[in-house]
Amino acid sequence: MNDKQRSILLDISSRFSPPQGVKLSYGTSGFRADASLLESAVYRVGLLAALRSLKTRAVIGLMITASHNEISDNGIKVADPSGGMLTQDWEPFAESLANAPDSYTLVEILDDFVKKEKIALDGEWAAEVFLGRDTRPSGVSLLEAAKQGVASIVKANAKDMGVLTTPQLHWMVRARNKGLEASEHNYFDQLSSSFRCLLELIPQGSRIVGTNDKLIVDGADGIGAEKLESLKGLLNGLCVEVRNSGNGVLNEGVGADYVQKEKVVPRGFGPADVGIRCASFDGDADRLVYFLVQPNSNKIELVDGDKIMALFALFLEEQLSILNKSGDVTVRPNQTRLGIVQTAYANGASTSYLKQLGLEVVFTPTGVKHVHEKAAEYDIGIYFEANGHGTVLFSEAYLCYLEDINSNLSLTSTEKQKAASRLLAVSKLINQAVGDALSGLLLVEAILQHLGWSIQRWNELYHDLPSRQLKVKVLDRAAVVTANAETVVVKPSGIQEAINAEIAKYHKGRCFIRPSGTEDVVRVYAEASTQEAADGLAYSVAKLADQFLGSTNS
Ligand code: G16
Repeated sequence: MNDKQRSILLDISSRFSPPQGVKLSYGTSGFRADASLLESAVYRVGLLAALRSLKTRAVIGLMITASHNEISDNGIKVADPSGGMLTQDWEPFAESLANAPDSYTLVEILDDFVKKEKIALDGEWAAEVFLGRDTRPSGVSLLEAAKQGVASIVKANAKDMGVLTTPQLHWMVRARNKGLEASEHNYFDQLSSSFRCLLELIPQGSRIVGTNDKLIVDGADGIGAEKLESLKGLLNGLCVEVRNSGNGVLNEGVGADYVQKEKVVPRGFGPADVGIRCASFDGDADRLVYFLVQPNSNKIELVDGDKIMALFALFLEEQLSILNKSGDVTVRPNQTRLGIVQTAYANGASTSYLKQLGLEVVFTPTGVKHVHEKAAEYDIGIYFEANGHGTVLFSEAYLCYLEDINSNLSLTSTEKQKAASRLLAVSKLINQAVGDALSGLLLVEAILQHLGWSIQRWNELYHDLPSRQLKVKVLDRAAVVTANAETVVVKPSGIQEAINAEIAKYHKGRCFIRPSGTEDVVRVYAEASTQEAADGLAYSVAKLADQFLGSTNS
């Protein structure tokens, strides 16, 4: 690092002192904490993004959001050149930057890393970082900190892409690195045209009619509501009403996380909505769940990420079976590798259902960074977390195969070409960079119309086992270390045996605990044959977490 670069870094970084006594960890998807603690971390992630861009010679994205967390929190996520999450190899570097006690230590850490990674700070290539933020008020000053971070690296430029959903920013990074246009207009255009294409390919006589045509979306009082309003104007064949568009408090009693965890109606919904198809986004619109308001109660029938996955799997399987029908000469052997990726939170009934369809189901730890990486190993990989994070990935080789079929005039069956066209349209509609509530919603809607299904019919695919999720505030959540895709606790010792003893008391009991990567809590998930039993198991294991880890209430 030359003297000019060093002095710029020392000067600007001294304006962003880290808060005393706070240790930040790079969690499930970046740094997340009360917004007042984050300015210096965001500045430093700006530095990291510039270096990552120099190293990869590609555009990197920085998204300022705390997604489903309460409005007083904020956070920062990094999008790698593919549009996916920051490579996990760089997470320790991110943590040491964020926790460096002063500017001199910070510059030392940077200098060592630049040497180790052989990053050319004054080469030909200039770094480019796309910045986005959600609607949180604290995002305005944090965005400035990120800009300053990028600007502290001499050969780096930041481009403010505006107030966006998280998946939009990831999409833009991916598009730009593929040499494509990457504006919001291009994003909307791709989504609306591929949606239209799927509707045009619907077999005649499938469309659902009547009240079921209407869809009501809870926008979590976040950015997704505004973007859906804009997208709506470009869509024919979909009747959408958007609620919770920003007049209430972000994520408070609204949104996908609330709906999925509490299983009650979000603010703004009520008895008049019984029987109507409803959906919820989270604060930055990277999660999607559907639900039905129950008559005479504030309860909902939840149609979660697992069921969205089941719907997608059914539709894709249908197209693959058309493609794989014998008779025509296809350009490739018909063994498509379709993979399903779930986490321990997947309801046991969903896993049984998918396996019974003959699908390959694999598990990873929680977090888009894990499920996405696994899904990318297949020709078509579908991942969904029960909380509504998910997408469908197509390998480049498989897309070429589909293009070949599509343009192969010697094929006797146009059905085959239609199936290939549908799969190609899905690959353009569904975000290839990350889970995206807007594109996921359009794919769900297109598939329901294709099958001629109501939400009630969809929900009947299988019946969830009763489950309960709880949060436990403990002294140090990092004391919990898990293994086997988070199904077993290896530290503190003895707790897993105690959990096993509780599980053994319940018919069809299943339970695990894990430290959250986005909130300062340990999460408990329990499943059993009745709701009472699932509740009992969750509460008794939460008590164990208290005993072994020390409650903050004691
Ligand atoms: C983030 C991740 C998700 C993960 C969720 C919960 O979601 O992107 O993959 O499922 O956190 O994580 P945890 O249980 O570790 O708190 P979001 O929507 O908050 O960005």
